[in-house]
This record gives sequence, C-alpha cells and structure tokens, in this order.
Amino acid sequence: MFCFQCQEAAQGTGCIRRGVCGKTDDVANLQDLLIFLLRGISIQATRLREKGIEVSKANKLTVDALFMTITNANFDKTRFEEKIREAFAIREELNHMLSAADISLDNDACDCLTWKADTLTEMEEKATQIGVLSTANEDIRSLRELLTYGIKGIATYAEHAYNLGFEDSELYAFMHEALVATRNDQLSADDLTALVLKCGNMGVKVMALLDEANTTTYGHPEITQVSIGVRNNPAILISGHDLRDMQDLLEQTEGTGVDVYTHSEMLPAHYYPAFKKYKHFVGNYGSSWWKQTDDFETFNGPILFTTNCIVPPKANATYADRVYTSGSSGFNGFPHITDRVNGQPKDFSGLIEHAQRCPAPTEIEKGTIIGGFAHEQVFALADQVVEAVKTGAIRKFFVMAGCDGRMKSREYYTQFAQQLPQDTVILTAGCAKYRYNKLPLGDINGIPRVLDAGQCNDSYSLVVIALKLKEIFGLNDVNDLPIAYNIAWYEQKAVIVLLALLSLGVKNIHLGPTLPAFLSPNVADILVNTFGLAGIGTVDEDMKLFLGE
Ligand code: SF4
Ligand code: SF3
Repeated sequence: MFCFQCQEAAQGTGCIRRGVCGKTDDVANLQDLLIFLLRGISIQATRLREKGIEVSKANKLTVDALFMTITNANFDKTRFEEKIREAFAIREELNHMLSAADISLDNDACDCLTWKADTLTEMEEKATQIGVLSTANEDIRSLRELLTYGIKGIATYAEHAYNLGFEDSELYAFMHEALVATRNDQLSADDLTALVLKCGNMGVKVMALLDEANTTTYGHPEITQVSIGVRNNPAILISGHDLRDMQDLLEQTEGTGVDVYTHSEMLPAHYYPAFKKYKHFVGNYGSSWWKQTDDFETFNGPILFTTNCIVPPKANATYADRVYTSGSSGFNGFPHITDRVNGQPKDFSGLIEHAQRCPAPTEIEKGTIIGGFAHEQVFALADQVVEAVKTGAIRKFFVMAGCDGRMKSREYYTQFAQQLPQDTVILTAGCAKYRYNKLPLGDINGIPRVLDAGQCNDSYSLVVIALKLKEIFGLNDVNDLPIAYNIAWYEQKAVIVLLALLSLGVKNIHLGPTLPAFLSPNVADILVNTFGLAGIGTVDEDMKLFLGE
C-alpha cells in the first residue's frame, strides 16, 4: 500500500505498511483498485453524457465509491470487494448502452475499461500495480492526487445532499471529468492545475447544494445552547455528518424511552429547528472523533456512525459490540444498517432494542456549549456585528475551521484560541472547534467569541458571511476584510473546503498543523505563489503575523 491522502500520513510522507488511521494494507489496495475502475466508468459516463445520456447508476456508484475511500470512513474489506464487483457490473451495463448509442471507445485506451477479475486474489494482485506511485512524475502525481482528494470531498457532500433529494448533474459530470483526467498522460501540470481550480468552484457548488438541502429540509440553524451533560435513560450516540440518518433515528426513537445524543461532527444537528422539537434529543456527548475510544466506553449504549471518522477499537475496548455503521461507513464486525430504498426511512429498530438493554450514559462533563451561527443567524445579528467592527470592539475575525486530529501538534490551536486578544472573534465549522469550544473565551457585547457555523461543509456559511460583510463595508476584495484564515485540516473534506476558499479568491490562508504530504515542492510553490498559502509557525510568531504587530 501507499497512501498519503490525510494529514496524519506516516512520517509526513505516506503510510506504507498500515495506515496511522488503522487502514490495513489489503483495504488500502482495494480502495486504489476501486478508484481505478471508477476511471473506466468515468470515461464511459462522459462519452454517454456527451450524447445527452445521463446514467444515474454510474453517478451514484461514483459518489458512493469515492466516499468509501476517504480517511476513516470504511475499513471493511468485504464492502470494497462488493463495490468492485458492482463496478464490473455497471461497467458492463454502460458498455451495452454505449453500443446501443453507437459510441466507440476506441480512442480511450485504458485497461480500466477492460480489466476484470473473478477472484479476490486477482483483484489484490492488480491493485498493487495501479496505486498512487504508478504515476512516476512527482508533480503530475501530486496534482492528480490533489484533484482526486478534492472530488472525494465533493462526493461526501453530494451524497448527503442526495439523501435529502438534492442533486446537481454538473457535479457528477465534473467528478467524471476529473477521474478521466487523472489517467490521461497527455495532460500537462498546467492542465491539471486548471482542473484543480475548477474543482474548487465545484466545491462551492456542492456546499451550496448541501446547505440548500439541509436548510430547506430542516430549517435554518439557530443559536442553540447544547447540553453536554446526561440524563438517566438508555441512549444512542450518533456520529458523522448525515442529517437524513439523524432524522430517521429521531423519528424512530421517539416514545421508546431511548434518548439520542450527538458525537463529534453530528453536534450541529442540534442547531436545526426540525430536530429541536424532539424532547429525547438530549445533547452532545464527549468530544472530537479521535476521543471516541474514551467517550464510547462511558457512553454505555449503542453508537451509530453515519460517515467518518471511525477509529478502530483497541483490543481491550468494551464498546466494540455496540457500534453500528450506515451509508458509506463500515468496519469489519460492526453491523451495517441496510441502505435506504426509494427514499424510505432506514430501519433502526435493532439499534433501539439494543439501547433498551443498556445502562444510561455515565456523566463525563456538565454544562452547555453554544452554536448555530450559520449564515442566516449571523445575518440576523448583522447590525450588532457591524457596529462592533465599526467601534473597534471587534478588531479581527479568525476563521479557524476544518478538522481535528490526534497529533500533539494540534495543541497549537487550543493555545492560539487562548492567546487571541479579547477583541477578536473565532469563526469555526467542522470538528476543529473541539480544540477550543469548551474554553471560557467570553463574548463581545453579547456576541460569543467562538461562533460555530456547523459541520465542515458549513464552512460555506463562513464564506457567505464574509461576502456579506464585504458588501456591507463596500469593499472590492474579500481579502480587505479584517478576517484571517488559520485552518486545520485532516482529511479530504478539508481539501475541498480549502480549494473552495481558494476559488473564491481568499488569499493568505494558513494551513496546519502540517502542509499535505501529497503536495510536491513545485505544486506547493504554485499554491504559495498564487494564493499566499502558508503553513503555521509557533503560536507567538503567528499571533504577531496575523495581528500585524
Ligand atoms: Fe495513512 Fe491517512 Fe492514508 Fe490512513 S488515510 S493510510 S493515516 S495517509
Ligand atoms: Fe472532522 Fe472527520 Fe474532518 Fe467533518 S469528522 S471535519 S475530521
């Protein structure tokens, strides 16, 4: 295996024997093989699309397969083998459609269109030949992978939107275009760079689509105090990002005596009016994804993963028989909830019965955390915010969105938040917030100093807010606003958030705790020279830099 798609890549270069995330060599290889087959399907889908034929099966497979390969989403080898077999079947169907439409693929020589296997052994053998390192030129490899990780991010958000009945065919077309480009040896570094920038545009589109899906279905997020304590009922803990699963679970647990709590990235579900009405939707339990090995022990009841980030349980974990997965997530030995059919609810009855046999969660903390500062809620406070900026009560905003992670170097973000002067406000989204969202950072004239917009995809809200402020202050350039960007990344959703910000013209973003291993020195130079992208230094140095002192 060779994988360097996330921030925790071993030695800062890549995982070669087993992922730091726990991904095994065989699963990593099958993930590569699935992406390889998607390239063939993308060639077919693109040719059909040119003739006006849109194949929803190919679109769905592309989204699901890309999603399954993101960091910490799916560790289940069987599911990858099944997906590969599904890819063979869909490729066959597309071949029939191509013949029927009289479309020839003669100019598209790629064994991703023809290679086939019956046995797992054959798949495993092929997988070792088509991975990341099969591209020899390091700049082309870097751009191909940057593009691939960008569309993985797009796929995750597209899937959540799809689950709520929202789709955009332009996104599917782009995912296919990008996958075709990543096997085209004729494309230069400039061609691929242009596609990376287009990927950023598509990132804005998919986040806008998901925002529309979420807010149309569940209402606009509102300022909410979320309890972090517990009640004395058995309960289910739900993690990940999928709000449709959240809805199904809340509907089915109502009146059963089972409470529901959120973990990690599901926290922002509490901000939506449609979910607030459930009395048994109690609060948020625990902290960020990587703390799950502690949090799940004391939760005592079943846990549902709707997406990443899963940490393989330790050998002595007492909770491993209480974890379930759904959607694109999976882990060998965790029961997987059957997929939704024709928009019908998933069946969570097994999970609910399991919860009824379990003790209530053990209290690990008390109090509340505040959130719900997505675009509409912030617009409602616009006068207050603008006044605070005009009077100098707020000197600067710091966008500290993105991901959290295990590395000790991420303590930087807690210290940075603590050391920020009292006249600054943090705008956050994603699980990065857990580094500082329980600190007593106070408020400025009633405006909390940490404004949480929601999940990582709600970084879109932060962009909408920035553009609104630009308009209010009559500025020409979004970079003239008193906003600094100090973003933490971990997995591929953060890659698409970053590319989306770059495509909107945001400059001088600091990205940490380390720059991606998949950026070759030349590709990193392009990002530094064109966009002013930078890493992080020490808290003291960066504080001076950001505050211009
Ligand atoms: Fe390593 Fe990250 Fe890849 Fe996991 S996802 S194998 S930690 S680079
Ligand atoms: Fe977090 Fe996995 Fe990236 Fe959604 S839950 S931001 S790391």
